[in-house]
Amino acid sequence: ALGQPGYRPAPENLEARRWFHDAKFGLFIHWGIYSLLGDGEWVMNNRRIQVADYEKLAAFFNPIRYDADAWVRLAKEAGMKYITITSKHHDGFAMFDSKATDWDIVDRTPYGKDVLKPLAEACRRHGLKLFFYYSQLDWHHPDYFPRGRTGRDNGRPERGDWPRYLDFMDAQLTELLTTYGEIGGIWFDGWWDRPDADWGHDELYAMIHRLQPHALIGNNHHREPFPGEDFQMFEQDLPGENTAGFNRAGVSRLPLETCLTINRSWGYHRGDRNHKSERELIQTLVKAAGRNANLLLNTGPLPDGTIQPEHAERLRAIGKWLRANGQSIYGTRGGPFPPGPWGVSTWKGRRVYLHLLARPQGSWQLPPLKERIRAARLLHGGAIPFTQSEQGIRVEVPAEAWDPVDTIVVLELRDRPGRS
Ligand code: H79
Repeated sequence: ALGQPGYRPAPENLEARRWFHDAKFGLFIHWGIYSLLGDGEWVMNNRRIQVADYEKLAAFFNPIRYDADAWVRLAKEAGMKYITITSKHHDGFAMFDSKATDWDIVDRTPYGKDVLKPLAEACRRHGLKLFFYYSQLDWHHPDYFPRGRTGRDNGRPERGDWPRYLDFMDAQLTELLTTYGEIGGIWFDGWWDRPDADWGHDELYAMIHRLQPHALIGNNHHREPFPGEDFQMFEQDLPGENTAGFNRAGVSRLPLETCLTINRSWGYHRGDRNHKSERELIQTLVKAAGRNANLLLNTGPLPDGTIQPEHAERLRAIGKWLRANGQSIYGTRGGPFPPGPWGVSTWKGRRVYLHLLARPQGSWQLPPLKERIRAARLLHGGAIPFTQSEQGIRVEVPAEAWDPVDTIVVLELRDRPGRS
Protein backbone atom coordinates (compact mmCIF):
# COMPACT_ATOMS: atom_id res chain seq x y z
CA ALA A 1 0.00 0.00 0.00
CA LEU A 2 1.21 3.49 -0.79
CA GLY A 3 -0.44 4.82 2.35
CA GLN A 4 -2.77 3.93 5.20
CA PRO A 5 -5.94 2.61 3.54
CA GLY A 6 -9.24 3.77 4.97
CA TYR A 7 -7.59 6.44 7.12
CA ARG A 8 -10.01 8.78 8.87
CA PRO A 9 -8.25 11.56 10.77
CA ALA A 10 -9.09 11.75 14.47
CA PRO A 11 -10.74 14.93 15.82
CA GLU A 12 -7.39 15.90 17.41
CA ASN A 13 -5.79 15.56 14.01
CA LEU A 14 -8.36 17.80 12.35
CA GLU A 15 -7.83 20.34 15.13
CA ALA A 16 -4.06 20.16 14.56
CA ARG A 17 -4.62 20.73 10.84
CA ARG A 18 -6.53 23.93 11.65
CA TRP A 19 -3.71 25.03 13.93
CA PHE A 20 -1.23 24.30 11.15
CA HIS A 21 -3.31 26.20 8.65
CA ASP A 22 -3.41 29.23 10.94
CA ALA A 23 0.28 29.05 11.89
CA LYS A 24 1.60 30.00 8.43
CA PHE A 25 5.30 30.17 9.20
CA GLY A 26 7.88 27.69 10.51
CA LEU A 27 11.62 27.18 10.72
CA PHE A 28 13.25 24.26 8.93
CA ILE A 29 16.59 23.16 10.37
CA HIS A 30 19.04 20.93 8.51
CA TRP A 31 21.75 19.94 10.93
CA GLY A 32 23.93 16.86 11.03
CA ILE A 33 27.50 15.64 10.91
CA TYR A 34 27.53 16.71 7.23
CA SER A 35 27.46 20.31 8.54
CA LEU A 36 31.12 19.83 9.47
CA LEU A 37 32.17 19.75 5.82
CA GLY A 38 30.25 22.91 4.94
CA ASP A 39 29.20 21.41 1.63
CA GLY A 40 25.50 20.71 2.08
CA GLU A 41 23.64 17.64 3.37
CA TRP A 42 24.20 15.63 0.17
CA VAL A 43 27.99 15.66 0.53
CA MET A 44 28.25 11.92 1.25
CA ASN A 45 26.50 11.09 -2.01
CA ASN A 46 28.00 13.86 -4.10
CA ARG A 47 31.62 13.23 -3.13
CA ARG A 48 31.12 9.46 -3.07
CA ILE A 49 32.48 9.25 0.45
CA GLN A 50 32.87 5.64 1.54
CA VAL A 51 30.79 4.64 4.56
CA ALA A 52 33.90 3.81 6.56
CA ASP A 53 35.33 7.28 5.89
CA TYR A 54 32.07 9.11 6.48
CA GLU A 55 31.80 7.40 9.85
CA LYS A 56 35.00 9.14 10.96
CA LEU A 57 33.25 12.51 10.67
CA ALA A 58 31.17 11.80 13.76
CA ALA A 59 34.28 11.98 15.95
CA PHE A 60 34.56 15.71 15.08
CA PHE A 61 31.00 16.74 15.83
CA ASN A 62 31.05 18.75 19.02
CA PRO A 63 28.58 21.67 18.86
CA ILE A 64 29.65 23.33 22.10
CA ARG A 65 27.77 26.53 21.20
CA TYR A 66 24.44 24.81 20.63
CA ASP A 67 21.76 26.63 22.62
CA ALA A 68 18.31 25.22 21.89
CA ASP A 69 16.60 28.02 23.77
CA ALA A 70 18.38 30.62 21.63
CA TRP A 71 17.24 28.86 18.44
CA VAL A 72 13.64 28.81 19.61
CA ARG A 73 13.78 32.44 20.73
CA LEU A 74 15.09 33.39 17.29
CA ALA A 75 12.31 31.45 15.57
CA LYS A 76 9.78 33.12 17.81
CA GLU A 77 11.25 36.53 17.11
CA ALA A 78 10.91 35.71 13.40
CA GLY A 79 7.18 35.16 13.93
CA MET A 80 7.46 31.41 13.42
CA LYS A 81 5.03 29.05 15.14
CA TYR A 82 6.85 25.77 14.66
CA ILE A 83 10.20 24.17 13.97
CA THR A 84 10.94 21.15 11.78
CA ILE A 85 14.37 19.62 12.37
CA THR A 86 16.27 16.78 10.72
CA SER A 87 16.18 13.90 13.20
CA LYS A 88 17.90 11.76 10.56
CA HIS A 89 18.86 12.83 7.04
CA HIS A 90 19.87 10.68 4.06
CA ASP A 91 23.23 9.87 5.70
CA GLY A 92 21.23 7.88 8.23
CA PHE A 93 22.85 9.59 11.21
CA ALA A 94 20.42 10.03 14.10
CA MET A 95 20.66 13.36 15.90
CA PHE A 96 18.98 11.71 18.88
CA ASP A 97 19.74 8.92 21.33
CA SER A 98 18.50 6.01 19.24
CA LYS A 99 18.47 2.56 20.79
CA ALA A 100 17.85 1.02 17.37
CA THR A 101 21.40 1.82 16.22
CA ASP A 102 24.66 3.24 17.50
CA TRP A 103 24.89 5.42 14.36
CA ASP A 104 23.73 8.38 16.42
CA ILE A 105 24.93 11.52 18.13
CA VAL A 106 25.11 10.03 21.63
CA ASP A 107 27.09 6.93 20.70
CA ARG A 108 29.43 8.38 18.08
CA THR A 109 30.28 11.99 18.86
CA PRO A 110 32.38 13.66 21.55
CA TYR A 111 29.33 15.83 22.26
CA GLY A 112 27.48 12.73 23.40
CA LYS A 113 24.09 14.38 23.93
CA ASP A 114 20.70 14.17 22.25
CA VAL A 115 20.08 17.55 20.58
CA LEU A 116 16.36 17.00 20.02
CA LYS A 117 15.55 16.79 23.70
CA PRO A 118 16.55 20.34 24.69
CA LEU A 119 14.91 21.60 21.52
CA ALA A 120 11.64 19.88 22.43
CA GLU A 121 11.84 21.39 25.90
CA ALA A 122 12.59 24.88 24.59
CA CYS A 123 9.73 24.64 22.09
CA ARG A 124 7.37 23.70 24.90
CA ARG A 125 8.60 26.62 27.04
CA HIS A 126 8.06 29.11 24.25
CA GLY A 127 4.83 27.69 22.81
CA LEU A 128 6.16 26.47 19.47
CA LYS A 129 5.42 23.05 18.01
CA LEU A 130 8.22 20.71 16.98
CA PHE A 131 8.14 18.48 13.91
CA PHE A 132 10.71 15.83 13.06
CA TYR A 133 12.08 15.48 9.56
CA TYR A 134 12.88 11.81 8.93
CA SER A 135 14.63 10.46 5.84
CA GLN A 136 13.28 7.12 4.68
CA LEU A 137 16.21 6.95 2.29
CA ASP A 138 19.36 5.83 4.11
CA TRP A 139 22.88 5.89 2.64
CA HIS A 140 24.37 4.19 5.70
CA HIS A 141 22.08 1.43 6.94
CA PRO A 142 23.24 -1.98 5.64
CA ASP A 143 19.67 -3.20 5.21
CA TYR A 144 18.68 -0.33 2.93
CA PHE A 145 18.79 -2.71 -0.02
CA PRO A 146 18.11 -3.02 -2.90
CA ARG A 147 19.45 0.49 -3.23
CA GLY A 148 17.62 3.25 -5.02
CA ARG A 149 18.75 5.92 -7.41
CA THR A 150 21.13 7.64 -4.98
CA GLY A 151 23.89 6.57 -2.59
CA ARG A 152 25.21 3.95 -4.98
CA ASP A 153 28.91 4.76 -4.72
CA ASN A 154 29.58 4.62 -1.00
CA GLY A 155 31.24 1.25 -0.79
CA ARG A 156 28.42 -0.72 0.72
CA PRO A 157 27.90 -4.48 0.49
CA GLU A 158 25.61 -5.76 -2.25
CA ARG A 159 23.16 -7.35 0.13
CA GLY A 160 20.70 -6.37 2.83
CA ASP A 161 17.36 -7.27 4.35
CA TRP A 162 14.64 -4.76 3.40
CA PRO A 163 12.00 -5.99 5.90
CA ARG A 164 14.60 -5.52 8.62
CA TYR A 165 15.14 -1.95 7.44
CA LEU A 166 11.40 -1.31 7.74
CA ASP A 167 11.52 -2.65 11.32
CA PHE A 168 14.41 -0.30 12.02
CA MET A 169 12.39 2.69 10.75
CA ASP A 170 9.42 1.63 12.87
CA ALA A 171 11.70 1.44 15.90
CA GLN A 172 13.20 4.90 15.32
CA LEU A 173 9.82 6.49 14.70
CA THR A 174 8.50 4.90 17.85
CA GLU A 175 11.39 6.53 19.69
CA LEU A 176 10.65 9.91 18.12
CA LEU A 177 6.98 9.65 19.04
CA THR A 178 7.45 8.43 22.61
CA THR A 179 10.50 10.30 23.94
CA TYR A 180 9.89 13.98 23.28
CA GLY A 181 6.35 14.52 24.51
CA GLU A 182 3.71 15.76 22.10
CA ILE A 183 5.19 16.56 18.74
CA GLY A 184 3.69 18.46 15.83
CA GLY A 185 4.26 15.74 13.27
CA ILE A 186 6.62 13.80 11.05
CA TRP A 187 8.07 15.21 7.83
CA PHE A 188 9.17 12.28 5.66
CA ASP A 189 11.60 12.58 2.78
CA GLY A 190 13.52 10.24 0.47
CA TRP A 191 10.65 8.00 -0.65
CA TRP A 192 11.42 9.04 -4.21
CA ASP A 193 14.72 7.14 -4.01
CA ARG A 194 12.77 3.87 -4.35
CA PRO A 195 9.29 4.71 -5.66
CA ASP A 196 8.58 1.08 -6.50
CA ALA A 197 9.54 -0.36 -3.11
CA ASP A 198 7.08 -1.46 -0.45
CA TRP A 199 7.67 1.08 2.31
CA GLY A 200 5.15 -0.38 4.73
CA HIS A 201 3.31 2.93 4.92
CA ASP A 202 0.09 1.18 5.95
CA GLU A 203 1.62 0.06 9.24
CA LEU A 204 4.00 2.98 9.66
CA TYR A 205 1.35 5.67 9.27
CA ALA A 206 -1.16 3.74 11.39
CA MET A 207 1.44 3.42 14.15
CA ILE A 208 2.20 7.14 14.13
CA HIS A 209 -1.47 8.05 14.22
CA ARG A 210 -2.01 5.58 17.04
CA LEU A 211 0.88 6.88 19.15
CA GLN A 212 0.02 10.56 18.62
CA PRO A 213 -3.34 11.08 16.90
CA HIS A 214 -2.84 14.84 16.60
CA ALA A 215 0.59 14.46 14.93
CA LEU A 216 0.52 15.47 11.28
CA ILE A 217 2.16 13.24 8.71
CA GLY A 218 3.58 14.74 5.56
CA ASN A 219 5.75 13.02 2.97
CA ASN A 220 7.91 14.85 0.45
CA HIS A 221 7.43 12.19 -2.21
CA HIS A 222 6.51 14.73 -4.90
CA ARG A 223 3.24 12.88 -5.60
CA GLU A 224 -0.28 13.76 -4.60
CA PRO A 225 -0.78 12.80 -0.96
CA PHE A 226 -1.26 9.14 -0.10
CA PRO A 227 -4.03 8.06 2.31
CA GLY A 228 -2.86 8.60 5.87
CA GLU A 229 -1.04 11.87 5.14
CA ASP A 230 -2.27 15.05 6.79
CA PHE A 231 -0.54 17.78 4.85
CA GLN A 232 1.16 18.24 1.49
CA MET A 233 4.52 19.86 1.01
CA PHE A 234 6.25 21.48 -1.94
CA GLU A 235 10.01 21.81 -2.09
CA GLN A 236 11.48 25.09 -3.36
CA ASP A 237 8.21 26.00 -5.10
CA LEU A 238 4.86 27.53 -4.25
CA PRO A 239 1.95 25.09 -4.64
CA GLY A 240 1.14 24.73 -8.33
CA GLU A 241 4.53 26.01 -9.51
CA ASN A 242 7.40 23.88 -10.73
CA THR A 243 10.70 25.67 -11.06
CA ALA A 244 12.44 22.78 -9.26
CA GLY A 245 11.48 20.27 -11.98
CA PHE A 246 10.05 17.59 -9.71
CA ASN A 247 6.95 19.47 -8.52
CA ARG A 248 4.52 17.92 -10.97
CA ALA A 249 1.99 16.73 -8.37
CA GLY A 250 -1.38 18.44 -8.24
CA VAL A 251 -2.39 20.57 -5.28
CA SER A 252 -4.54 18.60 -2.85
CA ARG A 253 -7.15 19.84 -0.40
CA LEU A 254 -4.93 19.07 2.59
CA PRO A 255 -3.11 21.87 4.43
CA LEU A 256 -0.17 22.95 2.29
CA GLU A 257 3.41 23.87 3.03
CA THR A 258 6.19 25.25 0.87
CA CYS A 259 9.71 24.66 2.12
CA LEU A 260 12.40 27.04 0.96
CA THR A 261 16.10 27.63 1.48
CA ILE A 262 17.34 31.11 2.40
CA ASN A 263 20.34 30.62 0.13
CA ARG A 264 20.49 27.55 -2.16
CA SER A 265 21.53 24.98 0.41
CA TRP A 266 19.65 23.07 3.10
CA GLY A 267 22.61 21.92 5.18
CA TYR A 268 25.33 24.46 5.96
CA HIS A 269 27.33 25.36 2.86
CA ARG A 270 30.33 27.56 3.45
CA GLY A 271 30.52 28.82 -0.13
CA ASP A 272 26.87 29.58 -0.69
CA ARG A 273 26.33 33.30 -0.28
CA ASN A 274 23.24 33.46 -2.46
CA HIS A 275 21.08 34.59 0.43
CA LYS A 276 17.68 35.82 -0.67
CA SER A 277 16.82 39.37 0.30
CA GLU A 278 14.43 40.22 3.15
CA ARG A 279 12.01 41.52 0.58
CA GLU A 280 12.05 38.34 -1.46
CA LEU A 281 11.58 36.19 1.63
CA ILE A 282 8.68 38.29 2.95
CA GLN A 283 7.06 38.28 -0.48
CA THR A 284 7.37 34.49 -0.63
CA LEU A 285 5.67 34.18 2.76
CA VAL A 286 2.89 36.45 1.48
CA LYS A 287 2.55 34.56 -1.81
CA ALA A 288 2.37 31.27 0.11
CA ALA A 289 -0.39 32.62 2.36
CA GLY A 290 -2.25 33.83 -0.73
CA ARG A 291 -2.09 30.25 -2.04
CA ASN A 292 -3.32 28.91 1.29
CA ALA A 293 0.11 27.50 2.15
CA ASN A 294 2.57 27.77 5.00
CA LEU A 295 6.18 28.73 4.50
CA LEU A 296 8.79 26.50 6.13
CA LEU A 297 11.95 28.56 5.81
CA ASN A 298 15.23 26.73 6.17
CA THR A 299 18.53 27.41 7.84
CA GLY A 300 21.55 25.12 8.08
CA PRO A 301 23.30 25.81 11.39
CA LEU A 302 27.09 25.67 11.63
CA PRO A 303 28.74 22.60 13.12
CA ASP A 304 29.36 24.57 16.33
CA GLY A 305 25.62 24.96 16.84
CA THR A 306 25.22 28.60 15.86
CA ILE A 307 22.95 29.98 13.17
CA GLN A 308 24.59 31.78 10.28
CA PRO A 309 24.42 35.51 11.06
CA GLU A 310 23.15 36.28 7.53
CA HIS A 311 20.21 34.02 8.24
CA ALA A 312 19.53 35.25 11.78
CA GLU A 313 19.47 38.81 10.46
CA ARG A 314 16.90 37.95 7.80
CA LEU A 315 14.73 36.01 10.24
CA ARG A 316 14.64 39.00 12.59
CA ALA A 317 13.67 41.30 9.71
CA ILE A 318 10.78 39.05 8.72
CA GLY A 319 9.67 39.01 12.36
CA LYS A 320 9.67 42.78 12.46
CA TRP A 321 7.53 42.87 9.34
CA LEU A 322 5.14 40.30 10.81
CA ARG A 323 4.73 42.25 14.02
CA ALA A 324 3.43 45.14 11.92
CA ASN A 325 1.48 43.15 9.33
CA GLY A 326 0.81 39.72 10.82
CA GLN A 327 -2.95 40.22 11.07
CA SER A 328 -3.05 39.91 7.27
CA ILE A 329 -1.19 36.56 7.41
CA TYR A 330 -1.82 34.53 10.59
CA GLY A 331 -5.13 32.73 10.78
CA THR A 332 -6.09 33.75 7.25
CA ARG A 333 -7.01 31.62 4.26
CA GLY A 334 -5.94 32.17 0.67
CA GLY A 335 -8.29 34.12 -1.60
CA PRO A 336 -10.92 35.11 -2.52
CA PHE A 337 -9.00 36.42 -5.56
CA PRO A 338 -6.74 34.01 -7.40
CA PRO A 339 -3.06 34.98 -7.20
CA GLY A 340 -1.81 37.06 -10.11
CA PRO A 341 1.07 39.26 -11.18
CA TRP A 342 -0.52 42.02 -9.11
CA GLY A 343 -0.10 40.06 -5.88
CA VAL A 344 -2.30 37.83 -3.72
CA SER A 345 -5.23 38.04 -1.36
CA THR A 346 -5.91 36.55 2.05
CA TRP A 347 -9.08 36.67 4.08
CA LYS A 348 -10.28 36.22 7.60
CA GLY A 349 -13.93 36.63 8.57
CA ARG A 350 -15.33 39.58 6.68
CA ARG A 351 -11.96 41.09 5.94
CA VAL A 352 -10.03 40.60 2.72
CA TYR A 353 -6.40 41.65 2.60
CA LEU A 354 -5.03 42.60 -0.78
CA HIS A 355 -1.28 42.16 -0.84
CA LEU A 356 -0.20 44.34 -3.72
CA LEU A 357 3.22 43.20 -4.84
CA ALA A 358 3.57 44.83 -8.22
CA ARG A 359 2.75 48.33 -9.18
CA PRO A 360 0.49 48.73 -12.21
CA GLN A 361 0.08 51.78 -14.42
CA GLY A 362 -2.90 53.52 -12.84
CA SER A 363 -5.17 51.64 -10.49
CA TRP A 364 -5.42 47.99 -9.43
CA GLN A 365 -7.99 45.93 -11.32
CA LEU A 366 -9.28 42.78 -9.70
CA PRO A 367 -11.83 40.20 -10.83
CA PRO A 368 -15.46 40.57 -9.69
CA LEU A 369 -16.48 39.53 -6.20
CA LYS A 370 -19.96 38.40 -5.26
CA GLU A 371 -19.79 39.85 -1.71
CA ARG A 372 -20.34 43.58 -1.40
CA ILE A 373 -17.43 45.72 -0.27
CA ARG A 374 -18.38 48.22 2.44
CA ALA A 375 -15.09 50.07 2.65
CA ALA A 376 -11.50 49.94 1.50
CA ARG A 377 -8.56 51.22 3.49
CA LEU A 378 -4.85 50.83 3.79
CA LEU A 379 -3.73 48.52 6.59
CA HIS A 380 -1.46 51.38 7.62
CA GLY A 381 -3.46 54.41 6.61
CA GLY A 382 -6.87 55.75 5.83
CA ALA A 383 -9.72 55.00 3.48
CA ILE A 384 -8.96 54.71 -0.20
CA PRO A 385 -11.23 55.09 -3.23
CA PHE A 386 -12.62 51.93 -4.81
CA THR A 387 -15.31 50.90 -7.24
CA GLN A 388 -17.11 47.59 -7.43
CA SER A 389 -19.16 46.43 -10.39
CA GLU A 390 -19.95 43.24 -12.26
CA GLN A 391 -16.84 43.88 -14.31
CA GLY A 392 -14.65 43.78 -11.27
CA ILE A 393 -13.05 45.86 -8.58
CA ARG A 394 -10.75 48.82 -8.87
CA VAL A 395 -8.76 50.27 -6.02
CA GLU A 396 -6.80 53.50 -6.05
CA VAL A 397 -3.69 53.46 -3.94
CA PRO A 398 -2.05 56.85 -3.52
CA ALA A 399 1.53 56.90 -4.73
CA GLU A 400 2.86 57.86 -1.31
CA ALA A 401 1.24 54.76 0.23
CA TRP A 402 3.16 52.38 -2.03
CA ASP A 403 5.33 49.96 -0.09
CA PRO A 404 7.84 48.10 -2.29
CA VAL A 405 7.69 45.04 0.00
CA ASP A 406 3.91 44.64 0.25
CA THR A 407 1.20 47.28 0.05
CA ILE A 408 -1.70 45.93 2.07
CA VAL A 409 -5.27 47.07 1.40
CA VAL A 410 -8.11 45.91 3.65
CA LEU A 411 -11.51 45.34 2.07
CA GLU A 412 -14.35 45.26 4.59
CA LEU A 413 -17.11 43.00 3.27
CA ARG A 414 -20.79 42.86 4.17
CA ASP A 415 -20.59 39.04 4.33
CA ARG A 416 -17.91 36.44 4.68
CA PRO A 417 -16.55 35.20 1.37
CA GLY A 418 -18.12 31.86 0.53
CA ARG A 419 -14.92 29.83 0.45
CA SER A 420 -13.07 27.64 2.88
O1 H79 B 1 16.29 17.72 2.87
C1 H79 B 1 16.39 18.55 1.73
C2 H79 B 1 17.12 17.89 0.62
O2 H79 B 1 18.31 17.25 1.04
C3 H79 B 1 16.11 16.89 0.14
N1 H79 B 1 14.82 17.47 0.46
C4 H79 B 1 15.05 18.74 1.08
C5 H79 B 1 13.96 19.14 2.03
C6 H79 B 1 16.26 16.68 -1.27
N2 H79 B 1 16.55 15.56 -1.78
N3 H79 B 1 16.60 15.66 -3.07
N4 H79 B 1 16.32 16.85 -3.41
C7 H79 B 1 16.12 17.54 -2.31
C8 H79 B 1 16.25 17.29 -4.78
C9 H79 B 1 16.81 16.26 -5.64
C10 H79 B 1 15.96 15.37 -6.23
C11 H79 B 1 16.56 14.30 -6.98
FE1 H79 B 1 15.39 13.08 -7.94
C12 H79 B 1 16.79 13.03 -6.47
C13 H79 B 1 16.90 14.32 -8.32
C14 H79 B 1 17.24 12.96 -8.67
C15 H79 B 1 17.17 12.18 -7.52
C16 H79 B 1 13.57 12.81 -7.06
C17 H79 B 1 13.87 11.72 -7.81
C18 H79 B 1 13.51 13.91 -7.87
C19 H79 B 1 13.83 13.50 -9.14
C20 H79 B 1 14.02 12.15 -9.11
